[in-house]
Amino acid sequence: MTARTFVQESAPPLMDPADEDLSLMLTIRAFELKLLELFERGMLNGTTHTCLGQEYIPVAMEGLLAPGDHVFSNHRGHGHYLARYRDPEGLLAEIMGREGAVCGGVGGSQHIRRERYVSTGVQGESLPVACGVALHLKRVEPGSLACVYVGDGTFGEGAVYEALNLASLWGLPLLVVVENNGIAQSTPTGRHLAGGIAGRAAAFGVEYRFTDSVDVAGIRRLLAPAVEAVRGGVPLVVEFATQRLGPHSKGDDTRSAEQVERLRAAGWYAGCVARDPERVGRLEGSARALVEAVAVDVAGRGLS
Ligand SMILES: Cc1ncc(C[n+]2csc(CCOP(=O)(O)OP(=O)(O)O)c2C)c(N)n1
Ligand SMILES: [Mg+2]
Repeated sequence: MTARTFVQESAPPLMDPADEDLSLMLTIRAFELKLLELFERGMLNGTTHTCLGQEYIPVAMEGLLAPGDHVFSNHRGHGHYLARYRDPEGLLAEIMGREGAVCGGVGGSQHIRRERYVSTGVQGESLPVACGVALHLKRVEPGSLACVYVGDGTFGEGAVYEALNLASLWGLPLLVVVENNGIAQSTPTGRHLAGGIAGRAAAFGVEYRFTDSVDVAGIRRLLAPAVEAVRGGVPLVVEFATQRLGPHSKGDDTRSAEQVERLRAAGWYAGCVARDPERVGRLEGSARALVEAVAVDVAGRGLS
């Protein structure tokens, strides 16, 4: 089989997201901020990993996915779930172990299963499983795909390469979304990733796209043809250069405040506020009010 070419390109600079997309990004952000607050107040147990800074990625990707597609999420998965289901109530109830929990309260923050959506806190395990699902889809439901979200650190797991190998050989409808936030727990990407993600995809003859854009519509335009090709059995790795603005989980950020501030200033939220503070303020007010009402409601419920 001949190696497929890979293209590295960037989407156009930040544009104004549609109200619906911006509201969803702000709802995810409000949800994550509320979780950190609930932890501070001693109202949550265990741990959690917020996707602050990365909210636009699942919002952009969901615009390219169909209800029949499978989504495999990870430890940093609240945004993936909320973009798919817009269900802060079921997710918060799950995290708090209250009535109405989407998984009966046994999965918590990292282990959610609903219809064709599943998340796991075990890094890398999703890739081979998604490969199997993609093989099933190719045979039984052609046109559907399996989408896996992984981080840059997780892209070092051996299982990832076994999966890419099979996906390429067998022409599987596998879409791997790499959220490269420049860090894995406390290790900067430059200290754990030799070469690059593009080269690793190329080694298996797998299509590759890169974007450092935070423009949801532009990202969709950039990726739409390649995602369509995935449905026909051309696997794809998409690398997002993104920012983790919160700690790895809670209170465990090893970066300096200045470094995080530089990332924050370059992120989608700061960009949107600078462009149109009035619109962001209005939509953010609604998002925060919604999440606040959900939090009060869920906290008042009995255990699941
Ligand atoms: C198999 C496995 N090894 C280690 C861990 C512990 N762990 C959880 S998240 C994480 C870092 C993941 O980094 P990355 O893939 O870059 O995702 P990010 O947290 O940056 O979103 C590690 C090592 C784990 N959950 N599973
Ligand atoms: Mg990372």
